[in-house]
Amino acid sequence: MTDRRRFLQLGLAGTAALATGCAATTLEDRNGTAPARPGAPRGPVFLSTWDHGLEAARKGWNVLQAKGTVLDAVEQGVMLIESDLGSRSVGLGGLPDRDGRTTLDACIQTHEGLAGAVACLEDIEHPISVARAVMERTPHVMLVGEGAKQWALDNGFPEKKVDLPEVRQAWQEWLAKSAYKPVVNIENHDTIGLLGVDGTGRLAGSCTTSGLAFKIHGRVGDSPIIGGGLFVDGDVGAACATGLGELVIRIAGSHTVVELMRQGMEPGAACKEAVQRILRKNPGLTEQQVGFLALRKDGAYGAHAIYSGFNFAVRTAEDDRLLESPYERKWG
Ligand code: SD4
Repeated sequence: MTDRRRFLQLGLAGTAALATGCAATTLEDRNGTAPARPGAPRGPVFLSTWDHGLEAARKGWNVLQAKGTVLDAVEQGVMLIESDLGSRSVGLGGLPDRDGRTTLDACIQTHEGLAGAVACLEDIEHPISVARAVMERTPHVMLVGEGAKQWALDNGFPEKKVDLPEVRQAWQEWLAKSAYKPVVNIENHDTIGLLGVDGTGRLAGSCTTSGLAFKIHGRVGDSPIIGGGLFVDGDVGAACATGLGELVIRIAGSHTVVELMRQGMEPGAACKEAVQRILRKNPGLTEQQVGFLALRKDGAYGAHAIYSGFNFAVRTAEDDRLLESPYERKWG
């Protein structure tokens, strides 16, 4: 797993300056938004959560360069991370629930608003591809649990059983105390969300995770919920979330961010308002992280988190790096 602490601080005249082509503009001083470059030709933009977002965003970029669609790009970008058995928060290497079972949540959405999702899926390497297949091959949006697995097997997705000693050990250590308190900090929240816009303004988004470690079996977070962990509206833009899913679901987080952009808010300001709404509704909240990413269809993008430490990757024609999200509270 990559080390999230190696993220690059977004300094003055940092990435947003590159994104805007003018000096001394940052996500911070633009209220968390890197605007599209006025008058510049629109190029593709990919945004993705956390360190592993770098690899995912690059892959998305490369898929697009190879003439794939933006939907292919957001699917294949996160597939890379799903296949990484070193990831303890995405894919089959993810930490298990309290019963020792690793259960996966994922969703995908198109420019047109079509959507597919799976939740509580076990023993399948690529939940994001099952989500896409649900969207493309069924009249439904979401399949869950045993039904999702059976459908995946029936539709050509192979079963893959993974038993990693490190994961078993982590579970055993957790069992010793069996403390059921979601501890959400900057080190254990690694859902991957990937948002993309191609050079013509077409959007797509994906989100995939093993969810909260040691959750109650059957618990589903925000990540496979359209409007929660991900929302795409081709008229406006896209958003995704990471962090404690319950907090995100309760405000329909990603949908909220997109709707705020529809009303004219800049992407970073929309993310900030969603974060502040969570804080207003949860006045006692402490040590629980949520971060949002937003991408407008013109390529402007932004981010905001409750706590410091949420970073994300951006891949554009000029840029390929990790940025630190603006936040409400300093961690630690
Ligand atoms: C969830 N949003 O299941 C996810 C958690 C997360 O890495 O971000 N995990 O609530």
